[in-house]
Amino acid sequence: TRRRFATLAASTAVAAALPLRYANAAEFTFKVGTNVPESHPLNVHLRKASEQIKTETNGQFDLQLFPNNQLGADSDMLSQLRSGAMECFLNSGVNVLSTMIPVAAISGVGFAFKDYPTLWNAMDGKLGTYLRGQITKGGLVVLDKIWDNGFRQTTNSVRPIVKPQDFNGLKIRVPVSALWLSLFRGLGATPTGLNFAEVYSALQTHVVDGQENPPAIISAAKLFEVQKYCSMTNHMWDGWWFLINRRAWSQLPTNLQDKVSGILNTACMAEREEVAQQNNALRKDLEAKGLIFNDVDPAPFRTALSKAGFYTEWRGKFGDEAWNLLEESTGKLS
Ligand code: X2X
Repeated sequence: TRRRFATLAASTAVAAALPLRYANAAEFTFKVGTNVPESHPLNVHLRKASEQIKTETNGQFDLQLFPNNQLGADSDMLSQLRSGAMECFLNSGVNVLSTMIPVAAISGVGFAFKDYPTLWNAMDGKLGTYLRGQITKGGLVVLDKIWDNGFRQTTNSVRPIVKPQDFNGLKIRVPVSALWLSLFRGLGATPTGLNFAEVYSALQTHVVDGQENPPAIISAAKLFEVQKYCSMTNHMWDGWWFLINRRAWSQLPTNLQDKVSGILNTACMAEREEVAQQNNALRKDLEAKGLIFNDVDPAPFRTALSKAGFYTEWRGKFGDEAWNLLEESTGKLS
């Protein structure tokens, strides 16, 4: 929200006499919402960036963080972002954003990225540029760097997932997303689309048997309290785009846009490091909390997906241009 300059001269004179660091209310206040708990590195680094922005803009820009679905679940936050009720929202292109921009889900194709170098090469390279172009065409502003969520693992309360058949009959929560549902149907599970805000209680009440997320989320959201097994399926990678309401962003002078986006993109690089580190290191910690881990050979899972027609179906849906960009990084998938 923009404040008028009418009282600028007067308030500057007053501010000079005050001991407070930022005597003037911010000229721009943007709300930013996320779907994971406060302690997750996504929020830790957004909070740091928000402090840095306040300092470096002398209090002109105030980025207020609302973690853990405080402003609503993902579906609500996306509506609020579009209406301008909130200015910023971090969402995966594979999550509810894909209901608005279907091709954004392409980064979630099963078993596409074998490691981080392959992944960042795509998302910081041509594929990412293409996807941001599509998101921009859809009417949103999106920052250059995508924030890391991580490679996803499968937890459940029934049995370890060792081979594809172990998915049979298992009720797995996935985000509200056609690609995610298709992926888990292809693997033989019975997926249900739910916002992350509902996951803990859905697991606790056995509405679903399991869910899939990286260790950093399993830990931050305490999913180990309501799950028994964690199988290292590495079935896909996921991250969050920093999305901004276009009207709100266009109110900022260009130099302020550059300052804010620069600080956020730099914070994103630090977040990526910490997420990767946590996703590696947390296994021991989660084992100590009672979660039983097993490693998984991805080959038969990928074959099951192929046989189910997953790659052919999604190549057709995303179109050759996007698919070829994906395969430029990953190698042949379909
Ligand atoms: O909803 C999820 O599972 C989460 C938090 O990983 C995403 O945002 C995709």
